[in-house]
Amino acid sequence: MVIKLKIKNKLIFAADLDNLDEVNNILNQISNLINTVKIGYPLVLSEGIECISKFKNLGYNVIADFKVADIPATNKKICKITFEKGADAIIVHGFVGKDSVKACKDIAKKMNKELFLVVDMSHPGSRQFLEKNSKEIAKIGLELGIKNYVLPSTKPKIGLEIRKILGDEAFVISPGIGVQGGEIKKTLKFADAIIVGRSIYQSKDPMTTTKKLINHINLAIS
Ligand code: 3DU
Repeated sequence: MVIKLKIKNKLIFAADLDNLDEVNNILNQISNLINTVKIGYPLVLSEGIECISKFKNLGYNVIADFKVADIPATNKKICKITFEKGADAIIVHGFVGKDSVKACKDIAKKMNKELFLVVDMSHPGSRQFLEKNSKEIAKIGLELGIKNYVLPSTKPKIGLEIRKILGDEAFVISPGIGVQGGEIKKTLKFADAIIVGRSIYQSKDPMTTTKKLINHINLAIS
């Protein structure tokens, strides 16, 4: 597993709120439990791209979940700007094809940043198109020498199949735990870390919930 980001407790917090104060309030409660925050469109479109540097200044690893899916030239610009704004990593779609992914990979390499490739997704609609091509997408990643991947925790069987294709060297993060129905134990058989949003930020007691998640993670890997 080659990754520069060290993800504390194998847990990434998905900060999908549209209000920075609310995110900071949650982070204050769980700051000694996690060190990696995934931000995406809900927060950035509401509060601005400067959220990235704000989290960086607080000491967090920041993964920008922009699911980049455009032509190569535009993909390159999106990645470059996101990295310049301070993100450690960006999440990129694979279904757009090898040239689009390569554009992201090349700029990530040049800027010494991380890229995560989405191979399949967790929601029911992903069966319609994405799932049917997930193995091909994984192969694109391998051909390009990509080390980091996103696989859905709601599909543990597919997760294991794709992990076999990707090999032990790959670093896999997985969303879909909790609200979407994914289970920690099954997920950590193919993933190296999990992504959790609503189960934490909708909880009445985010700290206790996060501690329980970490207990489950530790049990699953013991
Ligand atoms: O379901 P949660 O609230 O724990 O959030 C999961 C996060 O992961 C959320 O940011 C969503 O946009 C992202 N994600 C998936 O849920 C499923 C995928 O296949 C890829 C990303």
